[in-house]
Parts: sequence; structure tokens; C-alpha cells
Amino acid sequence: MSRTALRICPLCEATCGLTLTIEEGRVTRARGDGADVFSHGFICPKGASFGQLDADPDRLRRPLVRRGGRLEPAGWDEAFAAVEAGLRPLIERYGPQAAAIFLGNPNVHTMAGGLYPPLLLGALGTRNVFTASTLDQMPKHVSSGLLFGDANAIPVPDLDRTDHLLIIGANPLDSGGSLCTAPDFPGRLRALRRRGGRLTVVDPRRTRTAEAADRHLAIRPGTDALLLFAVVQVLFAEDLVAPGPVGEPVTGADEVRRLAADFPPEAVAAACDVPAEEIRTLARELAAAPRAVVYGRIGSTTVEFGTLTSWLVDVVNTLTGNLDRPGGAMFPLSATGRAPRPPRPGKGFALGRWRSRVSGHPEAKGELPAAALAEEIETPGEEQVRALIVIAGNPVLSAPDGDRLDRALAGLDFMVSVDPYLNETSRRAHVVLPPPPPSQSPHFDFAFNTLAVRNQVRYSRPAVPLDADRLSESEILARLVLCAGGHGGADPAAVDAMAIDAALGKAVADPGSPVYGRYRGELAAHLTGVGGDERRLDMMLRLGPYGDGFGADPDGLTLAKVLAHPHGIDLGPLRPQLPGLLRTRSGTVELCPEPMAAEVERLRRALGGRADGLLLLVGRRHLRSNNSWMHNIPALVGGSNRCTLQLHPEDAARLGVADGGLVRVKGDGGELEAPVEVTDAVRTGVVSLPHGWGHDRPGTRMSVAAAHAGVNVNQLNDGSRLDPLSGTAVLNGCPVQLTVVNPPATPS
Ligand SMILES: Nc1nc2c(c(=O)[nH]1)N[C@H]1C(S)=C(S)[C@@H](COP(=O)(O)OP(=O)(O)OC[C@H]3O[C@@H](n4cnc5c(=O)[nH]c(N)nc54)[C@H](O)[C@@H]3O)O[C@H]1N2
Ligand SMILES: Nc1nc2c(c(=O)[nH]1)N[C@H]1C(S)=C(S)[C@@H](COP(=O)(O)OP(=O)(O)OC[C@H]3O[C@@H](n4cnc5c(=O)[nH]c(N)nc54)[C@H](O)[C@@H]3O)O[C@H]1N2
Ligand code: SF4
Ligand SMILES: [Mo]
Repeated sequence: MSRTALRICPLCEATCGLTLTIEEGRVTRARGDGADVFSHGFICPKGASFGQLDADPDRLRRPLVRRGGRLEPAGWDEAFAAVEAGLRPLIERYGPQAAAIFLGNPNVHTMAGGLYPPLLLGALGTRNVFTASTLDQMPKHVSSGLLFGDANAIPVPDLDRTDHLLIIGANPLDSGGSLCTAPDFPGRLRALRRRGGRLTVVDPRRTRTAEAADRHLAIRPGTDALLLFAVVQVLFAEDLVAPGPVGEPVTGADEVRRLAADFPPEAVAAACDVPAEEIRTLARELAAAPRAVVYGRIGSTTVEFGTLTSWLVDVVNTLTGNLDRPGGAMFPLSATGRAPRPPRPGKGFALGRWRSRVSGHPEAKGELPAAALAEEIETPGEEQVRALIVIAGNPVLSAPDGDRLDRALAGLDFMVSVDPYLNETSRRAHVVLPPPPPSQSPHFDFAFNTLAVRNQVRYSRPAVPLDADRLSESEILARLVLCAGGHGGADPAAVDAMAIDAALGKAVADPGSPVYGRYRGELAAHLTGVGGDERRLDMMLRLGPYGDGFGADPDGLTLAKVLAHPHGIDLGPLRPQLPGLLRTRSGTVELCPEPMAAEVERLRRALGGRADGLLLLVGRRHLRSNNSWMHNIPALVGGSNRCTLQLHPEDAARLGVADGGLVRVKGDGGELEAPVEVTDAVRTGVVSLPHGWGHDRPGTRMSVAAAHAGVNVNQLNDGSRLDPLSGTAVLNGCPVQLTVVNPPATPS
């Protein structure tokens, strides 16, 4: 007997709707859901491998608990008892800072990850909060915090309506798009060009996205802030700034003009290795296009000037009149987000409210740099980190200097991992709590709906019933919250009940809320859903911008209504959100925030350029991979080795190495050996090695990945280079030296 079930794909930010074929409780096929209101049937090879990923025999089924040094299968009650017994005495003896948390990328891809980590942080009361964001998009949060007063107000390119898209350091044809949720990115870019629009890609590599563009600028890594400043300079110098950009209150444009004066195209061309005339043309085209937008991703954030570059992206969008305008950079309005309110000054965004203990790194958005986790564990003293909770993270491979972090983890008094795999990080845990596979989990995109190029809402219930010996990830995390607070024996439903009570309490006290003045107990009684997580979703939908307001708008959204539309509900194209969205103290878009002005000094020093001769390392992503955890699926790792060092033919000739030869790569933090792939897809002076590989540590249980181990690029990085305002690790544009181990792999 076979049946089908709908499921939103959790494997990348595109959030495609899938139709799963299910036979005897197993997913045997995954297709794109042609009726999905957002993805219209699109699917990629990762989504098509959903069944294999889901049924991977190496996925853990039962918790593991360390006994006498060995991780052994255990029951759930025993595992949670071990967590409480491991965690609580350390917190009681050494205080809340003794516990740290690391939240990895899949937390933004699971429903539980969107609901419980804030409660866990509350229960722990620690400032030692580390996430994948400081290996990724934190610079964008900081620039949004400074510009708009809200670190989560990230404008996305209005892909379907723009006439000119400038992509900086993103390769959505392989990544699926990021901080821009757009299923079928390739189709949307084709549509842009079909309607006469232009696509420019700035990337040191000729990526598949660059190949699909009208123009590709192979910039020198790490210099995009200079290029964007030159664009700004041209906009002002040639009087191309849109009159009254956005028509909304913007302050600080004159200061930006003064800062940009030092960066005309001729001054930055050599450092960027992009001709001045190209930069000038770019600025003119952006200004001339009826609707244009600049969009930056990993190559614009995990770099030396990440926050500055992220800021300049939106400065250009603002100065060309494209901020908050159809076809420009717009703010999505998610169904579980905050309902719009009338404009008024906000509290603004504060940076560095506290600092890390060892190196004094400033916090950003309540987080400390992931690159500083190892030293916080290693360095003795008051408030040393002794216990660590890792949820859906593999920092031993994803963060700088994994060997050091690996040793640090081994020295912890207690560590728990919530992870389906025994991998490079979870192997160090004292307790591993495995969530169920995606087919047995519900799905709602709390994070990506706030970044989607079209407003819509979709929810998937589990496609397959939860196995009797498993717990949902929501229950696992709720029980962790209880353990962290020393209430391990309590009913996990109490965690959701408390969260609902607190949120409704706030809503009924808010004069702007549709439930103002009502009784929260009465509202809670109206909530539907099979578990606490679904009831919380119902509440968020009903209080959200399209919600029924618990009866105030009978046509509004509820969980029941969303469930009645299994292919989703389209909520229309993005709509302008300014000035109501602003939370700055001035109530304006603060175009020249003080910390940015200070960063410009640092940028000016970079104009001199760096000592040449060194090669600069950048990363890359492959359509069939996803960070560190999809290398255990035969269908996704088959074919030739993908963990190769790409090198331009001229550099290869200079070094005397041929395709397939072996080189030793030396970075600030260490060295490794990798096979060379000679290709003119990377520019001269640049080499590229992907991340997420290096599956050769003992004690893991990922048999396929171990047979395709590759090397860990982050071993080249000692983690000392950070974008200072955001604490984000510099993962791109790092200098490396190559020596040839095995020169020409001449075919014999
Ligand atoms: N050099 C270099 N390094 C990089 C990057 C780069 O471009 N270059 N990119 C950075 C970026 S953008 C990111 S986001 C980070 C990612 O860094 P991490 O989040 O640390 O790494 P992932 O490889 O995504 O690991 C995800 C973990 O979650 C587990 N997992 C998978 N599904 C689930 C689930 O449903 N529930 C739970 N609880 N766990 C699950 C996996 O088994 C794995 O252990 O890496 C960063 N590191
Ligand atoms: N298939 C696949 N999809 C993924 C992932 C994956 O690992 N595999 N990871 C997911 C995650 S966690 C994220 S955050 C997103 C990331 O999504 P993207 O940012 O689109 O992904 P990347 O392919 O890393 O693209 C970054 C590009 O920046 C370029 N670059 C490097 N340095 C510089 C520089 O200094 N300047 C400029 N202009 N460009 C530079 C690189 O050559 C690369 O092409 O992808 C997500 N989707
Ligand atoms: S593009 Fe992303 S969301 Fe869509 S099927 Fe592929 S992995 Fe899944
Ligand atoms: Mo990421």
C-alpha cells in the first residue's frame, strides 16, 4: 500500500513543497509539489534524496549515554536524568555562566528549533551563547540593527519584480539562496532576464550563478566594501542619488557622502582588481534601472569587513531609492511575525552590552563569537565554561580550528548533543539525544518566512507517525528546558503552557493588540493543535499580522485554516513596511550609524592592499551537499571527489602542479593536504576549498561520510580574524601558502 503526504523540505532555505510517497512507513519517493503556492513543483537533488536522508541507517534511534568512557544506548528517562545530573550541579556550584550553548544551522530548519531555544536560554541564564550565525549572517543582523533598529529586519531582494539584480558573494544556483527564501531561484533569475532585466554577479569564482549572469566581476576577495563605497561615491558625485530616497525619513545621507568621498572608483580599482570604469558603469546602471536591488551573502558577510559590506549593500539600496519599494529591497511580513504598528521612535539597537570573558569580544544580538568557544572552555578562572549544550550543530567542522575545539570539548565536565548523528562534535558528548527523522517531524518555517520573496504560509504535519520508541524534537527540547531549570521530572507540556501564558499575557496588556483587555485563560482555551508546539503555532498565527485575533477578524488565519490548505496560502507580494517597522531611536532609517563611521577608518587602511604573493582562500558550496552533515548519503556523495582545492591554471603553472596533484596548504591556523583541481573558474591569486569535510575522526558513526572523508578547511583558520562588530569569523579571503607535495599528476 502506498500513499502520498505533503512536506516542506527542510534541507535548505528555499523551503520547497514536496510530495512524498510513503510505503510501509518509509519515504520511497520525493517529488516537487506542483500545487505548492510558493514552490510550484520545484525540487533539487537534495530534496529528491529526502527518503534516503530520512532512512539513513546511521541515524541514531535511541539516546546514547556515556558509561565508563563509552557512549552506550539508553532509555529516554535515563538519558534526561543523566542530563540533569550532569548539568545542574555545575550550574549550582559555579553559576549560570558555567553552562554554554551552541545552536547550529538546522535549528532554523526545524519547528522545535524555532520554539524552544529561547526558553532554554531563559532557563540557563547564561551569556555564553554561541551559534552558527557568527560563522554566517551576523554582520547582516548588525547592519540591520543599526540602520533600522531591529536586527531581524533584513530586507530581501524582491526577485520577481526587479529590473536589475546585483549579487555580491552568493551562489544561489548551488546554495538554493540564503537570506532570500525563493524556491526555484534559477527559474526566477531566468525570468528576470526574460523580462529584459540585468543580472550582475560579483564573485572571485565564475560560479554557476555568474555563468547565468549578464556580467561577472571577478573581484579580489575581501574588497567588496571598497567596491560598494566607490558605487556610493559615484552616486553622489554624478548626482544619481534618488531624490528623497524611499520617501521615508532617512537621516545621515550627508555623512555617508562625506565618507564615500575618499573612495572614488579610481582609488579602489587596484585593491579590488576591478577596472574603475566597470564600477562607474555599475553605479550608473543601478541608478538608471527603474527597479534595482543589491543582494549580498556569505562572500559579503564572512569576510574581514562583513558588517561594513552588509551595511553598504543597504546604503546603495537606499540611495538608489530602492529600499522598501517593489522590485527593490523589501521586508517580508511573516504570518507569525509582529503585526504592523503605527510609526514611533524605538529603543534602537545596542552592541557590546557585555563582553566575552577571555578575549573581551563584544556581544552582538546576545551572542558571542563561535570562534571564541574553545578558549572559553579551555581558560581556567571564574565563570569558565564547564558544560555545553549543542543543538543541531557540528562546530568541530564548521568553526575555525576544529582540532582545538575538539580537545576543548574533551575537557568539558558535561556535554549534551541533540543530534541525529554521532559525528565529529557529538562524539564528545556525555549524552546524545537523537531527534526523529524529518518524515516524522512537523514543519513550519518560523525563520524563512521572514526572509521569503513572497508572503505565504504553509504547515506540514508529520508525514509518518512518530515511532513508539522516539520523542519528537519539541518534546526533547522541552524536557531539556526542564532539566536546565532543575525540574527534569515535570511534564514537558508545562513548558508550552508557560510560553503560551507569557505570550498571551503580553498581548492582552498591549493596547495595539486585537486581544487587548481580554482574559488570557479564555484565549488559551481557544487554542487548537495536537501538541504544545502546534498550540503555540496556532497562537502565533492568530496574533500575527494576518491572524483572526481570536475572533476579532473571523476571516483571519488560524492553525485550522492553514491545515485546511495543505499546499499553503498565498498572502501576496511583498508590501512596503516603512516607517512602521523602524525601531531606531530617531524613528528614521539611520543611514550613517556611528559604529559604521568608525569602521571606515579600518577600511581606509585596507586601501593600501596587502603584501602580495599570498594566495587568498575562499569557500564554495555544491548543490548535492549541505554544510557538514549530508555526506553520509550515497546518492549525494557519489562521483568524483568534491573536496578539492581549486586553482587557476596560471597559478598552477607557476607552482608546477597539475590537475590531481597534491599540495600542502598552510594558513594562519594550521595546514592540510588536498588534491588540486585546476580550473579557470577561480580567478588568479585565489584558491577555493569547500567546508564541512574532514570526516576522519575516530568514534563517529557515519560510515559513508568516513569513506569520503575529505579535509577540514577550517583547520587552516585559527579563529583570530573576526569582523569586529559582529564577531563573525573571517572564513573567506584568508591568506594561504601552497607547497607542492606531489607535482604533476601526468597521465601515464
Ligand atoms: N570555511 C567555512 N566554514 C563555514 C562556512 C563556510 O562557508 N566556510 N559556512 C558556515 C555556515 S553559513 C554555517 S550555517 C555553519 C553551519 O555550522 P553547523 O550548524 O555547526 O554545521 P552543520 O554542518 O549544519 O551541522 C548541523 C548539525 O545538525 C545535525 N542535524 C541535522 N538535522 C537535524 C535535526 O533535524 N535536528 C537536530 N537537532 N540536528 C540536526 C547534523 O547531524 C549536524 O550535526 O558552518 C559555517 N562554517
Ligand atoms: N547545496 C548547498 N546549499 C546550501 C548550503 C550548502 O552547504 N550546500 N549551505 C546553506 C547555508 S548554511 C548557507 S548560509 C547558504 C549560503 O548561501 P550562499 O552565500 O549563496 O553560498 P556560497 O555558495 O557559499 O556563496 C558564497 C560565494 O561567495 C564567494 N566569495 C567568497 N569570498 C568572496 C568575497 O570576498 N567577495 C565576493 N564578492 N564573493 C566572495 C564564493 O566564491 C561563493 O561563490 O547556503 C545554504 N544552502
Ligand atoms: S532547493 Fe532546498 S528546499 Fe528545495 S528541494 Fe532542494 S534542498 Fe529542498
Ligand atoms: Mo549558513
